[in-house]
Amino acid sequence: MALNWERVKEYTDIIYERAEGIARVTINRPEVRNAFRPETVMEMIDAFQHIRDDNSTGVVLLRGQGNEAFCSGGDQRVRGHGGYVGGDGVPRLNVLDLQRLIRTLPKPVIAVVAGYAIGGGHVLHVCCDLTIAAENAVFGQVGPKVGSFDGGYGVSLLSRLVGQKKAKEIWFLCRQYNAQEALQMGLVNAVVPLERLEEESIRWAKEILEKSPIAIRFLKAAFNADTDGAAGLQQFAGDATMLYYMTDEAKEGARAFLEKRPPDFSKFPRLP
Ligand code: S0N
Repeated sequence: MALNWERVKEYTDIIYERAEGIARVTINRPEVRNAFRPETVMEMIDAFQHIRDDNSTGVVLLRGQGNEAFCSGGDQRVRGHGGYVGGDGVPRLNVLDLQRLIRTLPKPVIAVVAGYAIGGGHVLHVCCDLTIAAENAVFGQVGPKVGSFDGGYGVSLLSRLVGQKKAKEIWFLCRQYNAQEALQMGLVNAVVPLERLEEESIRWAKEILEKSPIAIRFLKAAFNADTDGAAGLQQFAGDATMLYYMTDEAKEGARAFLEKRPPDFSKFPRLP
């Protein structure tokens, strides 16, 4: 099931394409196992913001270039004093912004993992809504081994997925887990042969695309509200407001204001 992918925008570190309602974002730095530098993350943020506003896209596939890695986390070669240093000389931890954007995107994001999902790359797949893994996928955190840690989604979401004991094991021991082990612990949704990875992720995306976009949007926000506290509730409430704006009842309020008259909400039902 190969799609005719159309390039949406040109970038240096990533590839952003779309076809048949599916957007595909590829981290394109295979020479460093798709590690991200600040510019990589800026480009991904730009692409995801475009995807959010693009009415033609309903599902996103996030993957790494090649079969060796999904993403190996922050680019250790540019790690400086207080963050990863980009061309402008500023140290940043901007992958946190990307994590939030993936969470708040009102469309499902599927991590398509071939090879390593390690460190900050592992946290990225954890932040995605679903993960399809190839049989060669390898998962793990390396922070305590290489002098970093992600105590945000890297801990809270991971614990939700695999439980606290397992999440602590993953962080404290920095072991690597194969695709079957990841499936067993609820870290991924499916494991397929490498050659079927693309086809299977498109199949999952298409199945989602057949469903009601607003139902999917609310469900994603509801899952986030459960874990993201006030920020998650804000997202969910924003979606509810969006829906309310589509009602005659809300429109009556705005119309009355513009027509300088009291609003008449009497005809709108107070449902049980
Ligand atoms: C991924 C691993 C296991 C792959 O091993 P393999 O297949 O044996 O390949 P290698 O020979 O090791 O690697 C091939 C080439 O790629 C380079 N490379 C690999 N990973 C990186 C990387 N992360 N940065 C830079 N270069 C990388 C290798 O050096 C090699 O290059 P050559 O051929 O030139 O020698 C293995 O490679 C591995 O373990 N990689 C390192 C993983 C790592 O340390 N990742 C960073 C972990 N830290 C984070 O991700 C930061 C977390 C984070 O982002 C964050 C968290 C919270 C708050 C903020 C932040 C933030 O920093 O923004």
